[in-house]
Amino acid sequence: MIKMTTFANRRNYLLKKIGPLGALILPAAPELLRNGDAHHAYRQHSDFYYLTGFEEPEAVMVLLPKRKEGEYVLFNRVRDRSREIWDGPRAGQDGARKTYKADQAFPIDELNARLPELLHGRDVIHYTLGIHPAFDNVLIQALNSARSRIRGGVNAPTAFVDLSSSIHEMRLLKSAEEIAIMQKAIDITGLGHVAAMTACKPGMHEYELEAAFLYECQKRGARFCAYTPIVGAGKNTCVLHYVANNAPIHDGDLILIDAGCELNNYASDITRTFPANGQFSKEQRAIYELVLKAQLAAIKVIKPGVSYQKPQEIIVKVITQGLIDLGILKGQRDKLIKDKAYFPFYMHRSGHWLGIDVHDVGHYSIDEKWRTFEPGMVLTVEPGIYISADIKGVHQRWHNIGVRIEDDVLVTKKGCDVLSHAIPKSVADIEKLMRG
Ligand SMILES: [Mn+2]
Repeated sequence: MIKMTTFANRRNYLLKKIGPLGALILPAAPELLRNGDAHHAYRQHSDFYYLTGFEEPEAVMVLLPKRKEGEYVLFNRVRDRSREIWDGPRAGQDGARKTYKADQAFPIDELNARLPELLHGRDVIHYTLGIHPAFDNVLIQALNSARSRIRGGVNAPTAFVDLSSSIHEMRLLKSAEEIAIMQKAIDITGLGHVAAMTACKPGMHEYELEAAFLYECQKRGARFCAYTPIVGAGKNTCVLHYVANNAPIHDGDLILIDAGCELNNYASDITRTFPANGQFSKEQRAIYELVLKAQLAAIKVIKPGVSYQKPQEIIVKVITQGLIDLGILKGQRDKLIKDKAYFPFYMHRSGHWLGIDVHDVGHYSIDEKWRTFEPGMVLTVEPGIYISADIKGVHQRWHNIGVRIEDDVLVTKKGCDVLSHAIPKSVADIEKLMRG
């Protein structure tokens, strides 16, 4: 769990950053209906969680530097005995102050009445428009109300600044406390992948492997996945975001599982590919070894100062050369790379930032140039080759072989650590594990 003092430190950093006349406003995620009157499981907005640690819906955080009644104001739900019988306890305003360290807390129903006054004398509102349209309206009304009192000698804000990039650049660099949680999430996810591999037998359905994965995560307290698990067998390994997970598994199929649990709101994101019957065929093995070679070469170059684009360049090179060596592509390597001949087989990027969101926040380029790695960044490295049967000119012995290998990597001072290194990955380790 992230300590309450950590959330306070993050707020204090922003309070300084936005300047003495700024106001920073962030609403909690709204609850979402799934169907009828049944809700999706509630998940707090990632930025809101990052700055408050508060996980109830119907809340708004307001940061007001140098305000003498207090700089951190939280609007949240009131305690309500009749609602708490149904939904469980609420922090209420006392809890907001005592547990969550708000300087002042008010009932969420008082937001419209109190917000204009909180904006008096402030010059810039730090808020991201367009994400939460209902709240955009609340804020614009508060702004109009503040403007109407200008004749009384109080100034109203004159500018909006998108606050996402300042919060997102903070979130991009992970502290030791965050890395420890992510490591735990990754370790649990690893047990889930191992459980799915050892459970797998031809004749099962994809959802049985999904269930084996979920059981390992949930029984260790990681109740939710960071994203919907992808469990594909045979031709489904070639569908990048396959989530139907309901097809039968045949002898001779490859299985691709891309799944990661979420722990204390931090994501893990791991992909493993393995043979349904425990033994790679000659063709499956050739493609697998090639993807693994590309992944290991890409991981090897990750260190501070290296361009974010470098792993992708290496993957494209290794995969293109490998496809030539296997006779799947024909021609000269650099020409094939220039013509993007690899694209029907490898059509995505090398990975993404990882953190509170699975595709975590933070810019990938700055001033139109790829940014360079810095210690504390966590990213995935996930090359793949997908030989769908409808790619023309490929011998059918390669058909329906989809392989992706994905690990979670922390940039360190001198290089990088593969946080998921313990999860079986070599052909020998996977075959050994599946022999039991
Ligand atoms: Mn990923």
